[in-house]
Amino acid sequence: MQTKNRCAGSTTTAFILAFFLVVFTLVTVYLFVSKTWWFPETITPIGHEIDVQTQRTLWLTGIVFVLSQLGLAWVVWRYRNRGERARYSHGNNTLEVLWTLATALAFIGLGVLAQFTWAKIHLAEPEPDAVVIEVLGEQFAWNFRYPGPDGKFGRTRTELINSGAGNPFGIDRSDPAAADDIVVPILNVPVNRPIELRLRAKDVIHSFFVRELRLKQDAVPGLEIPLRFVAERTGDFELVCTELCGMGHQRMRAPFSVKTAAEYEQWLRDELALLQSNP
Ligand SMILES: [Cu+2]
Repeated sequence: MQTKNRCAGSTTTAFILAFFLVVFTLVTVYLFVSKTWWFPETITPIGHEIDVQTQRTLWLTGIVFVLSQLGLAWVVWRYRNRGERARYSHGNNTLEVLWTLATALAFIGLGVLAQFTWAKIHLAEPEPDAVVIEVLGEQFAWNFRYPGPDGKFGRTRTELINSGAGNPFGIDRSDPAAADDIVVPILNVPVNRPIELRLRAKDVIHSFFVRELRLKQDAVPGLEIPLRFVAERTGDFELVCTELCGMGHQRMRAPFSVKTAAEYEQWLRDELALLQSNP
């Protein structure tokens, strides 16, 4: 009588747990397949490659996830307490070697495939006609410097750095090349042109991240790190700091716009006029 009761108890528990696992798996698969919470559309060619790699990874890990969860549900149900004497398994070396090898192959394979895209981003040769923009992260703001019509960044001096006075880069305006350097708190770039950002940090490590570019790169004090991309679509986006950099970290964001060539040139002229009207 007692055995029978224990049996019934185990059946209910096993059913609930197995049922939960199946529902949980189906809901998870649905959320991914329907793209309920998904990345915003990318605006760079390299972004498409990164998305392909992400999809590839998700397919592989997704299949493993579904098989293992359903397998778990089956085991929970199959080996519920049926009042029988328990039997023990002592493992299966062949199976263990096989799934360890399969996992290693999958991870190394994905890693090798991802290297090609990674190399395109980080080992790319600088484009001679790239639009070069300096990016300086500081607690808790982003600053951008454009070289102005002469195409040259002017001299900077550490002792001139004064964010409160609008000179976070420490630009020495007495240098003729520095006279037309434009410093702004927003990042504007022209569409379909190679862009080269030069990332720096003034105080602590910050991190440059724009979702639509699929680029995330630390800005490190003492280093100048290039970040290259081509935006193939105009629009307004947002740059955020993704390195916890202090109490105001969540405020550290800046508007990022991709403009048509004409809009971009006009914006540069407007900024230059503003600079020259109150130097
Ligand atoms: Cu930051």
